[in-house]
Amino acid sequence: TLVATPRRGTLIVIEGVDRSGKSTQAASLVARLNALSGAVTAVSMRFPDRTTQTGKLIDAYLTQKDGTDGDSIDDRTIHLLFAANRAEAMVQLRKTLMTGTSVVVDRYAFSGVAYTHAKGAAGLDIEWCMAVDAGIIRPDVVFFLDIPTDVAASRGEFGQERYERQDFQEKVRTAFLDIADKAYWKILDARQSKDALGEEMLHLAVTEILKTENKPLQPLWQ
Ligand code: FDM
Ligand code: MG
Repeated sequence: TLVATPRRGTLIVIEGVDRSGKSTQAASLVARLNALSGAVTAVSMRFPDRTTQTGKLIDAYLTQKDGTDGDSIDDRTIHLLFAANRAEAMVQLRKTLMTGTSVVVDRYAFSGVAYTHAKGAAGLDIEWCMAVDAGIIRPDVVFFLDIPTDVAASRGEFGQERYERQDFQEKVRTAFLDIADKAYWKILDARQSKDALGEEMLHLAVTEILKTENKPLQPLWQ
């Protein structure tokens, strides 16, 4: 007898500069998807995952807000740690997707490239930044919550963590838009109300979930 293979879940990534609303929208999208009548289940995930061994090193780096890099981790090394923090999550992510659960991820390799490249230092060209994440699971869709960095800055005080300065965020936004792949990125206006944006994302996510059926997982940037 034939056993129906459950269709796989959809990998949805939310990206954007700090204060663009990613975490709020990620939580809201998971709740909205699970509330739909029908067979959709969704869980959330976030990078960096600060709970693992690599995550603890990353957390210590990020919470040094002075940004002087004095006794801190070297730029290429921290980039590799962020990539390692994703790589170590792939077995679990694949398993979750293959059992039919969709995963909404708050930041992914695109943040990795954008934040490192925005430092503008030698040896941090886009190609090098992308290379270390090549081969991880490619998202089915990326929602880029686009917002002018002055609007983002006005939403809350920057300065709690490394990178939270408007001039740097502007470079991050530019880097994101440079690597945006039209094939699977949706650039959304993050200035709209929480609810309007949430509705738009739900609609796009459902469309994507329906399209994902029978599509194999693909490697990113390969
Ligand atoms: N960040 C995040 C990176 O620099 N590289 C990465 O690969 C990722 C996933 O870490 F400033 C930066 C972006 C942000 C910081 O993110 C922590 P959250 O979402 O604020 O926790
Ligand atoms: Mg932050």
